[in-house]
Amino acid sequence: MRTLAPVFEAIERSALRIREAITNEDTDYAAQSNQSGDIQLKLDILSDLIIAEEFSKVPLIKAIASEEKEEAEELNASGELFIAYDPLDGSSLIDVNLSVGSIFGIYDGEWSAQKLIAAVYVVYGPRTEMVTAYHNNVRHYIYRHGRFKELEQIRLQDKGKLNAPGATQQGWSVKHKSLIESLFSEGYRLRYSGGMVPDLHQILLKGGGLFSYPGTTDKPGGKLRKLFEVFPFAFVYELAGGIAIDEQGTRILDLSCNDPHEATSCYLGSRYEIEKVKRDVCGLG
Ligand code: FDP
Ligand code: ZN
Repeated sequence: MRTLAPVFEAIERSALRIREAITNEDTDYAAQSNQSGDIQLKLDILSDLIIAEEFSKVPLIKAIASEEKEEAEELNASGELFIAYDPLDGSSLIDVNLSVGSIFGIYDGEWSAQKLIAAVYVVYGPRTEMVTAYHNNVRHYIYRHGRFKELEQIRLQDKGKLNAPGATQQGWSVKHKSLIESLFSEGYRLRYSGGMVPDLHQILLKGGGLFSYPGTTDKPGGKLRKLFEVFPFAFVYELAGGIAIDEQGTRILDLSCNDPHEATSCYLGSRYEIEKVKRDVCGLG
């Protein structure tokens, strides 16, 4: 079986360099925006460069696609893996010192959800943590005393207590609004920082709940990007025992992707909450 160890090691090296940059660099804006129209911070660009440099040392990697770059880029003609990454997700939260993260989707020879073989994310918070989803295991690591130390594996319960609803309520559909209200009336707690990495990480570690980012009036197809953000987290959630669907009720990992920057609506969570989404939002079951 092929080992992804050199890829995971490159991600660890990148994570430590990005953590260093977050600590030491300022939060100035760069004079440009990325493909999705987000204004880039100098730190977004620096994090992107760090990851591209570390991945260029791994011959197994054929191509990379970054949220911060318009087009995918070939690294090694003889490589096999395609890696899509969001170098610094939630970077607009850095100036208020909230947690941010890096997200990686590792695809086998094609930019397609059906070819996703592993996903990794790193959380830069008060502590630096990494989660890898590969070979049926969701492994959780914490950076401590100079190395990533493995903790217990992550497993979602069937029903959680947290509700993380993205986007502004003004843009929500009536069905989505009533879903969110119904969860609150069942006693769910609001836990939403505005960074998908810490928000999804919190739900995973606290046993379950729902993270949602629906299609809205201004972004009917959703905001979060398939290749760099939603597919990798859908992979993590499924391996942890959860479910990930879009607002039509289609399994996220069955969706197609025709452009590296394509977005989708998404609902990720434990079983109970996603069954509710299927009934209340998608009109299924
Ligand atoms: P950001 O724009 O700060 O990069 O990547 C998109 C993202 O953050 C996610 O991390 C986050 O979940 C979402 O946008 C937050 O968007 P809203 O403020 O619209 O809820
Ligand atoms: Zn992002």
